[in-house]
Parts: sequence; structure tokens; C-alpha cells
Amino acid sequence: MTGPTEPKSSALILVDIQPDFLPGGRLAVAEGDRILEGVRRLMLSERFSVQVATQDWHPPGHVSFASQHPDAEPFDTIELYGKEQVLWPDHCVQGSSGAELHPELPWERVGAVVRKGADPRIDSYSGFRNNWGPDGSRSPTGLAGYLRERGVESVFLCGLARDVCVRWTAEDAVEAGFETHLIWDLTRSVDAGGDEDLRIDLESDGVRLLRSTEMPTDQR
Ligand code: VGL
Ligand code: ZN
Repeated sequence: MTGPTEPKSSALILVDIQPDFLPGGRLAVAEGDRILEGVRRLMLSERFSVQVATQDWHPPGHVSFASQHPDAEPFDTIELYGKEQVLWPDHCVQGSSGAELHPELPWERVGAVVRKGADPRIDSYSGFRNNWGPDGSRSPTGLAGYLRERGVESVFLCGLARDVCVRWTAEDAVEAGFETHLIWDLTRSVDAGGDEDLRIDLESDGVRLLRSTEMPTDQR
């Protein structure tokens, strides 16, 4: 085994920036498009030598789709494998245009794309590990190892949705031992009404919130 290739670095994690989560998409996040310009600027800035993306990537008929549950409506919750599961409109179906990485961003800067939610039986919000499966476990995606092997010690998150996949990814990043920053203005929530509580919860979980205008420049 070799050690980290760089003494210390930070990574940009781009969470689920896909047309289905933007206005006009199948699971549209209000103002989701407002993050694009700032995200683009960060991706091109040379600020981050390590950039990774997550991509929600469901097969048709995924268990998280309300359409698969008789009598259910989108945004209902059910119990699945003993945990609460929100049922979503069909979204990010593998190969559909809504599931693409957003066509206007410079993805050539991104070294790895973690596709998640591909198991028809298991949802996956976090880029680090799946939600609970039928056996009650949460299986890792390998992202923590990918980052560690590149010497990454701190991560900066942006993308969609703030209160779902960005949140879960941030909480797992803290748990995996990364210094975790969430670039608040480069995220938007499915339920913006919960943002004040979300802010408090994230901070008490050890996630550092910042604005894109106050990004530290001294780290690579
Ligand atoms: C997401 C709901 C369902 C997200 C993904 O990217 O935040 N939300 N699947
Ligand atoms: Zn999804």
C-alpha cells in the first residue's frame, strides 16, 4: 500500500446535479437552477484538485417510487425494512435525460462519479453508503476510500437536494472523519420550510456551513 499522494487536500463533492432535480424535472427542487453558476465557477476555479460527483441512478420500478406502491402518493412515507422511507415521484431513471449529470457543467474536471440507488430494492441518499437494505445494513459505496487514498482530509459539498442527499452525504462525511463543509448557497431543499431546523441539525452534527463567497483559499 502506498500512502496519500498529497500531504493534505480538500475535495469538492457535487451531489446529484441532474435535470430531474431542477425546475421542470420530475422531482424538481425549487430554485435548484440557481446553484448552477456558482457550482460551475467552483469547478473551474483550480481551487479543488479532487472533484467527485454523485449521480442518482434508479432502475425503472425502483422501490422509492410512489408508483410502485398501491394507494401511495408521492411524498407519502412508508415503513421499509423497519425504517421510514419517503416515496418519491419517478426520477433519475437510468439512461433518461433527467438522470444525466447536468449538461451545462464542466464534468471533465471530475475524477469519479458515484452512481447510487441502482439496487431496485434499496434507496441511497448518501454518496458514502446506501440506505438500509433488507438485511438492515447500510453498504458502503467506496467513496471514503477513494478520497482517503488521495490524501483528502476535508470535503466541501454542494448540489441537490440540501435536505436529502446533500444532508445525508454531509453527515456520513463527518462520520467517516472528514472535515466537512456545506456550501449553503450552492444547495437548495425539497422542503425549504425546514431549512432553519436543518441548519441547526447540521451544525450540531459537526457540519460546517459556509457561503461560496467565503471559501478559504489556502487549501488545496
Ligand atoms: C434525492 C430524493 C430522492 C436527492 C434523491 O438527490 O436529494 N432526493 N432521491
Ligand atoms: Zn432518488
